[in-house]
Amino acid sequence: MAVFARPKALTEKPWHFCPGCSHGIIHTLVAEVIDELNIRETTVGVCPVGCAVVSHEYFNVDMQQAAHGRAPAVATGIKRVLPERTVFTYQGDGDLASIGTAEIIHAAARGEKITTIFVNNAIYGMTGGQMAPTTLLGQVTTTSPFGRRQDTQGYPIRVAEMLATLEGVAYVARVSVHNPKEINRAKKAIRRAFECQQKGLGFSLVEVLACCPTNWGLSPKESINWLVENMIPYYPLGEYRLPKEVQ
Ligand SMILES: Cc1ncc(C[n+]2csc(CCOP(=O)(O)OP(=O)(O)O)c2C)c(N)n1
Ligand code: SF4
Repeated sequence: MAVFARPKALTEKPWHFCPGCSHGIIHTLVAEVIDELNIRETTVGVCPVGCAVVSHEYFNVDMQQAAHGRAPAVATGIKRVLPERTVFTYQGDGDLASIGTAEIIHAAARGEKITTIFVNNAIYGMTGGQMAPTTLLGQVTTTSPFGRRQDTQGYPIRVAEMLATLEGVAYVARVSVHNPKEINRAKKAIRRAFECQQKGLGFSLVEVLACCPTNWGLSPKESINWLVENMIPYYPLGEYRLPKEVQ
């Protein structure tokens, strides 16, 4: 019995991601959910900037590239023109919580019937490890070489909790992919987010805690430990909005 098969919603192109990066796991979960919901022919994804910029080369569905942070606005346009399609954005924390803050908040507040996969690796990955809005206090990055300080750089933003306060939001969860149990939970959350969209309930978002070994300066194994010890206490896992229709 096959325990793993490549999802049809992924192309056969090998990842370009660094060893230990979580992007490949998250891509695979999204693709598995698309296969299970049998929506490969009717799904449109919107790529971010950042290390997932070429996700159009991996997802075997219609894809659109958006400028930095603008994926929710682009997805809004696609969904309104093609309401029968399932539309998702895939965005890093620099993309979504920094340059794209306005786009994500207003798309959520409008209750756009789109789904966002939000990859929180606490850093700008692609451009060399600058501080992101999600960088933890004390965390060393290239732009916070002595560790992030709250008095000069402010506090890290908890995106899931913040968006859960908005009326247009149907589903918000924070998950992690650091071990098989959490990967299964993450997949369930991604599936619920897509189901919310299919049922027309409003905006849905899954925040996924992720490792960036390259810019954290850690090995893949050390990165998993760092995520568990440092990220999860500040970014608690769980479902922050869960409509009864997808329970
Ligand atoms: C308008 C604009 N400004 C800046 C950039 C440069 N840029 C490309 S990727 C990136 C960081 C992305 O970081 P994040 O969203 O956290 O994704 P990751 O690489 O960590 O997956 C930046 C600043 C850009 N491409 N476009
Ligand atoms: S730089 Fe970080 S986020 Fe980008 S591919 Fe490498 S490990 Fe992943």
